[in-house]
Amino acid sequence: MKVLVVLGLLAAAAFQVATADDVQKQKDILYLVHKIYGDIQDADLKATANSFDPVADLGIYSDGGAAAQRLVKDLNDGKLLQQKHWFSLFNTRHRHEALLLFDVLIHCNDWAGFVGNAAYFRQKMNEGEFVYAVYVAVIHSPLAEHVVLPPLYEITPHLFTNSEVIEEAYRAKQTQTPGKFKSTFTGTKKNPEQRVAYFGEDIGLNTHHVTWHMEFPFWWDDKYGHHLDRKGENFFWVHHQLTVRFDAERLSNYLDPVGELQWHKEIVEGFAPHTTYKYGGQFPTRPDNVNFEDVDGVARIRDMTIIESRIRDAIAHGYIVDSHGKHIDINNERGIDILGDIIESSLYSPNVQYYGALHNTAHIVLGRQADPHGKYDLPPGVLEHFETATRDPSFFRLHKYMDNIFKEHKDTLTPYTKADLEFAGVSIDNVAVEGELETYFEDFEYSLINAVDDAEGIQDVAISTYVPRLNHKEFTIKLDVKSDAARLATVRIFAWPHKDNNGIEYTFDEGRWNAIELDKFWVSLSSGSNAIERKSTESGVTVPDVPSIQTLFDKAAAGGAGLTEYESATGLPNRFLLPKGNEQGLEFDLVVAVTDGDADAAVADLHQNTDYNHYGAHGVYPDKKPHGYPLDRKVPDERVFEELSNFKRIQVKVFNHGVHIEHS
Ligand SMILES: [Cu+2]
Repeated sequence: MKVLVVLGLLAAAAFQVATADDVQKQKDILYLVHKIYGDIQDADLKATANSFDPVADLGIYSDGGAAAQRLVKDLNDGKLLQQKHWFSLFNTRHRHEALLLFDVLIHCNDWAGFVGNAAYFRQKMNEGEFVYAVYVAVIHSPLAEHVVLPPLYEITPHLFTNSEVIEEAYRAKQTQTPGKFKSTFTGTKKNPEQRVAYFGEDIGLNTHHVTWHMEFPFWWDDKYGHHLDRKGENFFWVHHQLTVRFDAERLSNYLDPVGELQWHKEIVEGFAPHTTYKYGGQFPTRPDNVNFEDVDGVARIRDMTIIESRIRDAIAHGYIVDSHGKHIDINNERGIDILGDIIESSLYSPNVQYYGALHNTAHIVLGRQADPHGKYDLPPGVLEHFETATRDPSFFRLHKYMDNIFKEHKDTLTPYTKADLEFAGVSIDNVAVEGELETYFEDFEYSLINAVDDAEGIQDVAISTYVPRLNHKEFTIKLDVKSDAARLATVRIFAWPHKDNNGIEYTFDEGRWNAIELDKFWVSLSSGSNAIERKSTESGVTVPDVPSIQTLFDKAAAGGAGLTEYESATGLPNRFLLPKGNEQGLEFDLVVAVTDGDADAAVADLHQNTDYNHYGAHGVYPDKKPHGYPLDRKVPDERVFEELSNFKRIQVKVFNHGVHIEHS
């Protein structure tokens, strides 16, 4: 719901003053998830938690209290997972319980019911289940429309922070000595993968990934109140972008693009996560060159290859078979959406019985390879949490594998013709970049106060960690666009690496599949010449860092001003707009396509909107064109593009001069 509201009220949004109601909601949510392993810190909220009865008045629910009764029954029957135990969304029972609470929250008619239930169950349910349910409910409930969720790395720091640093945090608390601890990336320089650990282990990237999966949960059912538009296609696209961006980071660091995972070959890279559960011990380590083993109670490797071949078969046929035996054509623009639903798989899959859940099962199978038969009673692996999955290089192997299945489908679609792509009367005369495309590292500090335990009479001390993160200097893309009439236009900007790791130029067709999406926006062209300037900070595919929980507390206390821009946190961190590049300057082809905005726009007034976020969108997705358009289909003859006046390609270089702005 959030995005549509932002779209509609955009001009007003910047000056919007938070209402007293919104500020109260903001405070409630902060206190609900703050210090999750200890007592509720706010006296009022704590009193609510102690006095609330979820089933006293079933009139407060839109489902007649059915969900609340179910959850209370499980609670009274002692069926719920204990507190102080790890939680994984991929564990069927854990997920079931978290969704019971979500079901209660999403069916509350008013905020008093929402916050009463949340406070009550916070004291009764497993903390991981609780945090998950509250985050997803805040994202999806119209009641919580303006609430800004605090960064997850400060709420459950164990999932984002190395064990060594967590240990130091405990020590600081025990000895009552404030501390600021340096975090490094896992592994050593002996491991070539270490060169790109700054990407997979970035706390902002981890947050992006987990937030996306909360905005588009695979378990989503439209009975919760709204339909998630193009969810399957979004699943493809968000992971495709992670895959091509990871490859661009690899090229920046003189590594080959990641190879795809294959069920009958070794998992080349091992991984030692250096991460510990708050409760449940260390995340399991996997050595190099392990062969896949069947995972007891989850899947056999043979099942995985069977599912895969059914999906590839559907792609080759150009149709899938739904659960009633009906053929659904996928040889069209909609096909990718259906395939995404099938491959993930989500509840939107038309035939989960037959096509299985390739992605979700693969995450568990890969995550369990350290203890496939449960002999050592290890907790789930990093791949079994969206917060931690990208840390393991095999995450990208897994997603390259799935990305190649999607490519197989996209490659079967009829290539666009010149007539499909041109925008009569419009030409791009010039594309230029103002400012050097330069990246650097900077230290970022976040609080670990929620990592350590509270005890009566023991004061909090300031405990934080700082970690190097990739960032880039600001730049502006300048376009000269000529139009023979006033019209609405969509501007799409991509960049792909010019050469592979051996210095061989990518063909247009290879390049376009590896294209990083930099931006997409709408402009109102006037008749004649139009000078368009687009700043890197305005990119529609990225989001700013959400302020720390302390800043959110402070802003809420000060009346809630300045929170609007953080309401939707689903997007790549804006620091990651550019890949790292290198000292010599990594060459990229920067391409701009200007297409018919009236034909593309699914929502009005998009040209006035600089805020719309590309990854998170409830309601109708603003762009009617497929993700990646016009580069999403095979290009057998690049002259089709080169003869277009509304398409332009220039060469740029992305530099990194080894600058690291250290923590002061
Ligand atoms: Cu994912």
